[in-house]
Amino acid sequence: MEEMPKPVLVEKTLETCEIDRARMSLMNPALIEEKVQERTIDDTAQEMLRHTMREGIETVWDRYEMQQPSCTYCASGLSCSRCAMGPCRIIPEHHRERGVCGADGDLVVARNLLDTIATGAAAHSDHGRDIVETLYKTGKGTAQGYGISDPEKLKRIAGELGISTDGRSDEEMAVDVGLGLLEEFGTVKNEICFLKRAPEQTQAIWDAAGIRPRSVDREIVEAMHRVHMGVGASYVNILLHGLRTSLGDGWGGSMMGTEISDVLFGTPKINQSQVNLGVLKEDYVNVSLHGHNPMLSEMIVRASEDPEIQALAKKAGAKGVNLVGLCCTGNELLMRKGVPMAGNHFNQELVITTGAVEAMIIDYQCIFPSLPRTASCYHTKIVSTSEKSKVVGSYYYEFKPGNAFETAKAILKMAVANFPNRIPEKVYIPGKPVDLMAGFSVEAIQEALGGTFQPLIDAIADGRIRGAVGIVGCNNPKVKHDYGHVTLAKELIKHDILCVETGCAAIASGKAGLLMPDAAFLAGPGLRGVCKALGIPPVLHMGSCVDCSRILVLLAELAKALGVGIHQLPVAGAAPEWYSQKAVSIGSYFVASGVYTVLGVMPKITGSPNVAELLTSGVHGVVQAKFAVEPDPVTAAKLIISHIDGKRTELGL
Ligand code: BF8
Repeated sequence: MEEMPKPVLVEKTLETCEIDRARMSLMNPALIEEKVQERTIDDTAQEMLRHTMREGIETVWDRYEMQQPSCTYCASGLSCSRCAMGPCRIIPEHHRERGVCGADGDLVVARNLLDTIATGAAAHSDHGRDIVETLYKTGKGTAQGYGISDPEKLKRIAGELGISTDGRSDEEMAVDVGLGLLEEFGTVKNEICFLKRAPEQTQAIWDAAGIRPRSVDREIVEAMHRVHMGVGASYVNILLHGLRTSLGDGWGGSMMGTEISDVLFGTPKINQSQVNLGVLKEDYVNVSLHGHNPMLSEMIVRASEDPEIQALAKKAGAKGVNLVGLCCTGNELLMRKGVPMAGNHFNQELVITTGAVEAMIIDYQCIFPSLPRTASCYHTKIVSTSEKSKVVGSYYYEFKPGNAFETAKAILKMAVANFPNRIPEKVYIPGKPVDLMAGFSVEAIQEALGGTFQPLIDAIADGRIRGAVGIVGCNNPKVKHDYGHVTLAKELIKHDILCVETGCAAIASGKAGLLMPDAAFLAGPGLRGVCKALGIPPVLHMGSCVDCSRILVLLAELAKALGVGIHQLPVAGAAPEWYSQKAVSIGSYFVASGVYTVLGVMPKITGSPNVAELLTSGVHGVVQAKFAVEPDPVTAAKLIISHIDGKRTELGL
């Protein structure tokens, strides 16, 4: 019999709860309430925040305060620490117009931005590669417990890659599709097959601008090359490569991540579930799944249904195992399995502070390195699973496709064994969960429309739906948690604009009740009528952040049906609370694909008026779209509505 996988403690145990008594002593009830109201609109998060401030448990908002005032040079993109001649800051008023190497402010800002885009594109694409490798291993029979859930989609993708499907088994096709897609990352092929999904007009824009990506890895590596001292010296040229790199993410790495996740785990269908911290259950072993890759979380779901795990949970005194999602791996599970969501990025610490979570299982991306510190004040165990993302103070299980199911079971056994360690007086689960509807893949939207996009196109043409906006991205302490997302979505639907959302934006809308058909009462009369007729919400949850690629596919389908380029559609993108490099890559590939995109948080570009001008104006001449930055979501909605109306006029609608 094979030995059960065992965890290894990463570096050290954090057994001592670190309470910030100094800060605690400064807190009085009035100050706590003031901070709570400033920090979040999520009422279950508000409740837990009161608790953390009373108890002296540090959160992301506290650390943000402790970091103030932030460095104005860094904030404006004018600091550079890429080489050992520096670090440098560009301060013209002190006669420091150039860094030691001679780079001026434009170049320093542009290089920093390209670095940011490349990092985001790498994160999405490396996730995509992990999924594609799993498909290949599934075909080879070396991925324990994985299978093909959507053979039709596998066949369709094989067709796009020119791989024969006649008389071949799913496994044979999985091997060839896996290898074919792995080649998209970096070979001499010099083309990414999913780019052909874009309308011809959009592809022609890429070719004219010289920004058609050649392969996913190549553009990211070249970005790193270009930001090395003595390579890229033109800020315009650097930024054009940023657009190319981001397109390799959106139409390459991310799209592969989405499509192959669908092949392996199923293409999402419309489903109902619940969201907010209230999804935790006092009498169950609560396990939260945090990160991004469904390879791990899907296997945990399967393992949680195993009779041995259920029996162990009961033996430990619980009614069973309650899995709850966080961030994008939560979105993946919600979309496909209807697993309830505990919340988005800024809920990750608060989940632990309920005292009711036996284990938080993490893979990679958007995971606060300080989670084990938070957990040290409770009985929660942080379980890391990715070799790329070992977190100090966590229990690490090596999770690979070859040992997936056994590892998932071993992790759940650890969680169950931790149930008796719960400290009853520390348990507090706030509020009641909110109902939501999710699962709006492009295929599910088409099905809801009766099998064709025509009803949506008709509704846009006759003005019942004025346009559509993709609201995406994160939480950021510079914006009141969820306020940016929810306010923008409410403003847009009020003006008959359909919202499609991913990532933490979608979770915010879920918590605010906007993902239920009932929310149509907040919409304008046209959109309300369409929602009522179809039984859908005015805000559609399209998945995780890599699933922004679903938005690209939807836009491509609509544009092709109308015979136009994506840039001609009455649509826009928005990232009201973005923080991550991945979000910068998403925003860049939205713009590069022809989608006007409004950011709620200023990127680090204000140090270069030339770079700022290029991104918010000049780039329109290159890709027929541009960025705008507007922190107030009500004003952002006005900008978007005016843009959409302009596009409608150009289309003669
Ligand atoms: O990839 S929206 S905070 S969880 S980066 Fe992260 Fe931002 Fe959330 Fe998902 Ni996306």
